[in-house]
Amino acid sequence: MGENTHHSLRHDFTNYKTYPLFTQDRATGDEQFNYYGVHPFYTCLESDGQSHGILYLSSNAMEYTLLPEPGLSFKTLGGVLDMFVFVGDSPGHVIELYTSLIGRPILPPFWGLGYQLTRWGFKNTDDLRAVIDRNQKANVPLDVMYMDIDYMDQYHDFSYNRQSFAGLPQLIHETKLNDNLHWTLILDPAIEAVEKDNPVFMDGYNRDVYVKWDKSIAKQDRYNPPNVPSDRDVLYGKVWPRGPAAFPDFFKNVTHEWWIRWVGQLHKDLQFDALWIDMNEPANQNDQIYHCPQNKYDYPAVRTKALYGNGVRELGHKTLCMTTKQGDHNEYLHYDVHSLYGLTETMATQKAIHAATGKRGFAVSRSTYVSSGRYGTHWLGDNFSVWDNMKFSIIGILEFNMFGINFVGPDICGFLSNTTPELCKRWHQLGAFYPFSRNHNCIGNRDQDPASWITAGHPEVTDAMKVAFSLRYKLLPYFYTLFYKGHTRGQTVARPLFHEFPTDNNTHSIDEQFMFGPAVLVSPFLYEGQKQVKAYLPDTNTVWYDLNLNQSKPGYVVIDDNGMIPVHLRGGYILPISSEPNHVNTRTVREGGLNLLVLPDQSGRAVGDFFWDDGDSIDTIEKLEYNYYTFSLENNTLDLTVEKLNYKTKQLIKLIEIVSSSEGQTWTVTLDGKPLPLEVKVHGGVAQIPVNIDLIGKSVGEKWSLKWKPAF
Ligand code: MIG
Repeated sequence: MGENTHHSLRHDFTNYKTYPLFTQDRATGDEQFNYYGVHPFYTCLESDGQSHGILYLSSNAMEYTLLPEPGLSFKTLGGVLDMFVFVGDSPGHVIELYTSLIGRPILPPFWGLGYQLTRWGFKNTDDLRAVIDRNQKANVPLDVMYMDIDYMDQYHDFSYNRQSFAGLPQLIHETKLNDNLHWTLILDPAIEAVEKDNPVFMDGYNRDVYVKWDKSIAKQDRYNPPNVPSDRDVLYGKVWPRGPAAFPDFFKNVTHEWWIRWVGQLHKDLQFDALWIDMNEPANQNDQIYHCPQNKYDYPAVRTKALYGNGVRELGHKTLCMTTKQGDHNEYLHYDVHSLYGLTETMATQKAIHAATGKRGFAVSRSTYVSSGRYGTHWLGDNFSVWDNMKFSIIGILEFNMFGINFVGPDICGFLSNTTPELCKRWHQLGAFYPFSRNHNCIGNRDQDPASWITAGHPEVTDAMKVAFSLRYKLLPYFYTLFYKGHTRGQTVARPLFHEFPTDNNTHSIDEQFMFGPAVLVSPFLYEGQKQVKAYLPDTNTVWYDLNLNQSKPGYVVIDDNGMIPVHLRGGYILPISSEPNHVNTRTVREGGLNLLVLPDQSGRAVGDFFWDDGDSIDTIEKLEYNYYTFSLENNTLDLTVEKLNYKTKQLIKLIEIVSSSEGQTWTVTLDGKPLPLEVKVHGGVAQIPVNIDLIGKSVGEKWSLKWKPAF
């Protein structure tokens, strides 16, 4: 269930803990509060490894209590309640069933899987340019830059500060062209109600896009400030702009049209690729100045944790009053649809990005609801630069994968408070395995971008980041294929160990390790001063390989810090990986060749697959503009079968790397029956076979077949 901060992935049923579900702007970390999103869905692992899940689909304020029976008590403050039961063969199957109902997650653009960098508090274009430069000079791989609210003029959406950020359009243009950077700009919902200065507001006002007071609320009870247009019953609040601001109602078609228009306008100046939508719980600082009028919606008789847990008595605390109206015909009470604000904004924003850029892009939203993953994605919101928040982020990414939002991650190094070199180093090592990998920092805090640590006297942070991310970039073809299977089949990308090994009881409470797909096991350093990780390698029958391709026995292992995050690869899988040793960004992955890393299981078998498209166009899967291959290994024969072939761009498999325990053996190899003119030797646990297979060289249904045997 979420969005809540959970301190353990496996729920604790012993303490009658109650968690509210009602979207709210609140920094994460503490348990039993309501946060940015609402996902009233839980899964249960049964004793035989089968699993079920239940969705309590209601958008009203809710709460759940964990009972020692064990049991779950669930309350909602009203509205519609639909209940869905998903009966699965395994925990992963339950998620496939769940997303078959709510919609599968988006396929991110390939560049979105690269390293993303942002902070709040850039003063001007030079300041921003200096950060990009120093990271590029330090050979930090960099794909995506963000602009937080600093770029705006008076915190007006769709504007930019033409003094301090005069050079921003040029910088974006140049870095896109020369460095293959991609850009993400922030937008907030609140639109300042200044009639002369803000054409966006007036256009919205004329089209009637804003959330309104219900007509039954007397004018004197509406907390609207003086001197704002009031003939349309608009509610005004206070967010980033100096004066009162109105909130677009994304339930309305006209609002989508208006949003698409202005997003398109913004794109003419600042050629962004993606948008970051913040404050969409929606956040409003009404609390100090205003209180909602007395009524049963703002002050409901049933005291849920969503109100009283936070020590306040209004459901509309820090958001809109519950009696406001939304919808094309004012048919919805905010009380009933409050938690859908972020979802509806994400829907509009996805359309607007597609219209403005003509490309896939993505909308990364702070607030989410059931099915948000179909339209956009999520970062975990404001966290603190403290060690336990890094651990909670693992639980957060695993839970959001189960909620159908797989392209997810927290602010690497932490957002609030100053990070430390050691924390930021460990967080980057872990962050190399977040599906959505972004370093973000709050205004006023010390710099924490990778290159900043060189001048701060801690080049070891920069170095560790580069080592960890060079592995991420190497693995990106495998990662991207997982996102394809997320989008088409509802498989998770980051997943708990028990999803892969449900009948191994030791996996059930593990939340300090996780799997990236079925084949990569990540066991990060999570504690200050930690020199060793105690990790669990599941299932007595599984073959595990460390990054040096040495076999590790299943069970508990102790891993010393060798400069790399502990990662194990699982026997039985074939991973498509980049063949290039170094990466500037995702372009060097796309332009370089591939290797296949073949990791046999106990019986010498393995399977794998590879999805490939142009990485950037809209709906390539729906339009069948992609390639898909399956790989299988059995009896020293590796088959590469073409399943789909519609993206006809040359793509080379350079090397096939077969992990083998026959150290020193020499092999003779044939490809499609023809002997390769070379002898292959197992060296350092791996046989490297140069093949140079062009993956568009055969047709659908055909295969390449590689066979080897010891030479005498
Ligand atoms: O009131 O845009 O969670 O990532 O840097 C704070 C400024 C508003 C909250 C977001 C954070 C962002 C910040 N925003």
